[in-house]
Amino acid sequence: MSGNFIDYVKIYCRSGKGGAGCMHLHRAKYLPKGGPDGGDGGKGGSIILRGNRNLWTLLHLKYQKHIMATDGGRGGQSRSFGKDGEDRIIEVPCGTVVYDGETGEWLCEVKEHDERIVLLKGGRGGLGNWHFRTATNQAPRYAQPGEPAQERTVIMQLKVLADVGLVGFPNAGKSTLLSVVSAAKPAIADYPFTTLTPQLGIVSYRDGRSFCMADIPGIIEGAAEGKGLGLRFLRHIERNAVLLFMVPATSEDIPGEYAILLRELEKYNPQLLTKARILAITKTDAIDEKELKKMRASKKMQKLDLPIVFISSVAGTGIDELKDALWTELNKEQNQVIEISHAPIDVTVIEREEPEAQEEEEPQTIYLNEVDEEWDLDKYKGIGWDSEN
Ligand SMILES: Nc1nc2c(ncn2[C@@H]2O[C@H](COP(=O)(O)OP(=O)(O)OP(=O)(O)O)[C@@H](O)[C@H]2O)c(=O)[nH]1
Ligand SMILES: [Mg+2]
Repeated sequence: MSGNFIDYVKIYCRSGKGGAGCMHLHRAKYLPKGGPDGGDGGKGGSIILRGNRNLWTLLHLKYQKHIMATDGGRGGQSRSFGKDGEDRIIEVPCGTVVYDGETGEWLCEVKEHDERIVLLKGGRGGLGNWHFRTATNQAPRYAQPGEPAQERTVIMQLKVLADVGLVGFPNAGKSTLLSVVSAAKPAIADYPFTTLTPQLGIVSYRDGRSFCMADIPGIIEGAAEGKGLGLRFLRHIERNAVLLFMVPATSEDIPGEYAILLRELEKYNPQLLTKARILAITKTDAIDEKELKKMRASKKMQKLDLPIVFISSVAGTGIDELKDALWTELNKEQNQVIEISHAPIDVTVIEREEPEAQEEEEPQTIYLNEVDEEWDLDKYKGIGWDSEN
């Protein structure tokens, strides 16, 4: 199961270069000086990302190390155009964020179904010499080269879209809650790190309304430094409107545990702390009534400045109250997630789940990355290149 959830891939992408324009002078019997008739080169293919709501992981891209669009064809004589290169469309799940593979800089994000983003544009085709005929130069012996291709290694990360994210130490009862409020069937067990990959569940609420909940692996103190499963799963709650913190009633120090969780979140992305939070005290069936009452009344708990709900997934208590609290927070205007900023990623940290695959040979052709914004025609005049036509 866990092997099928891929939320990180690194791919080398290259668009197609534009085809060269043709330099050709028309000649025919009795028409020795027919004039220039070199056609334009074709456009290079682009690399395009397209959101697809039917995809849930980046698994289909796991073994794709290179994605390249084809080059545009050369222009021909008799003003014939070169063939356009073919685009390559990369289908990705909604919520895919793309970073530069070398610098870690954020590039773009595909949020919606069918949304298209041109990652690398194909080069424009060069103009044939027919375009350059003038009164004073009736037989131009030059044509434009095609624009070069663009290349880039990109890292794609999936950040799943859910309304509520569950945050807690291992064994806090996160997966158990998800299994009780939704149809999801996450693995539940009495040992830490049962959950290794994020799980989503749809929670049905009253009157046919529903919201989406994401269960992520447990977090421990020092996760930001890589302890446990680290913090990389937190990216799946970056987009949640509400974070549900979960601490078992049996914990020695509930406020302390909550503080550790907050600290780890902050280390990952301080923006996470701007989200609405609710604290669920779980496993209330495991302590007796008196203790529970004491806990509810305790000053330490009241000092925590957030809504607290006491639940037991096993006994089914407090679940409706929890759903009400979540629904209320979800519908507050200020909790709508409109835009989140994606911190650049540290590309020197090799992702645990993606041991660097055997580096394949880089393709031989290297193209310049810079593309002339303005066609400077003068630059190409008189070069006489492309004269083999
Ligand atoms: N008594 C009691 N036990 C519970 C309750 N909820 C969960 N548990 C138990 O707590 C243990 C851990 O539950 P999980 O739901 O797997 O915990 P988790 O937070 O998902 O743990 P990780 O996936 O490891 O992070 C299991 O043995 C559950 O049966 C509850 O409400 N009451
Ligand atoms: Mg779990």
